[in-house]
Amino acid sequence: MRIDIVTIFPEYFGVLDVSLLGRAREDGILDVQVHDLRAFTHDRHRTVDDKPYGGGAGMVMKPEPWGEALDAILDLDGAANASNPLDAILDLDSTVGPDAQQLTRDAPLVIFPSPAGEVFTQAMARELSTADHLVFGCGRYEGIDQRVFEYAESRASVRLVSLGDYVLNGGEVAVMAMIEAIGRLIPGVIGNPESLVEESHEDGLLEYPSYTKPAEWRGYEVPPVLMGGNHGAIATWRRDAQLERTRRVRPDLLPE
Ligand code: JCH
Repeated sequence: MRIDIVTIFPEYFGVLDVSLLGRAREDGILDVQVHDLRAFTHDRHRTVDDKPYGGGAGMVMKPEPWGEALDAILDLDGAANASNPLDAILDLDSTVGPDAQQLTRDAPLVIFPSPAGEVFTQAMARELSTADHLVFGCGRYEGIDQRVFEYAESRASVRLVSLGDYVLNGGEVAVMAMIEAIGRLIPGVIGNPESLVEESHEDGLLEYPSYTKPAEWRGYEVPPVLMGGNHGAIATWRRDAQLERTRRVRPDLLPE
């Protein structure tokens, strides 16, 4: 998967190199490129914002740098899809197997974090983990000139996505969270695929409580059923714990 990120704070994403995703990047499973929006300005002050038409507090991101950034990123996609005369000679498109080169890409998906977007969920993370090209546009100030979304829609699929019903100062934290949620669902990013289907939200319920040694710690004990080796009884206890916890904390997740 290729991920492009456009931001005025490229250094914010440096932590991706040392996170869970660092190895996937080294192994070539994930190709993450961070782009400084100010590189697409042309004035001495590298201006990315201006006053809102109609008045009001704060500043709005100017459309021109966004247009140039999206063009640069999406034109690369076009180049990957353009027919290459060498393909015929090398017969690369008929190469099937683990070493097959992917020369064509699915249409890219451009995602703008926004408090006005659809809410990001595990189901959305699962869906996005199958994409081959995601472009994240990180707004700041009071947001991005509306025409940027319309232009992006003329060139790609576009989604406005909210991390939740609270207001952040910009899209960067939301993008970091989404990349972590999406990245760990890509095969090869974490080692144990079984741990992915069992965990919280994949079955629509909260997770069950976990315990490890020692069996007694500061007077607190591990539920005896977990130490008894009766796998049927353990599965039943865990499902009951999930249901009880979900009913208590997140009743909205349960069917009527
Ligand atoms: C963002 C802002 C006041 C936006 C600028 C770009 C996403 N779930 C979620 N919460 N907040 C965001 C988010 C995403 C992108 C940007 N801001 C700050 C401040 C606004 O309305 C008046 C809108 C916030």
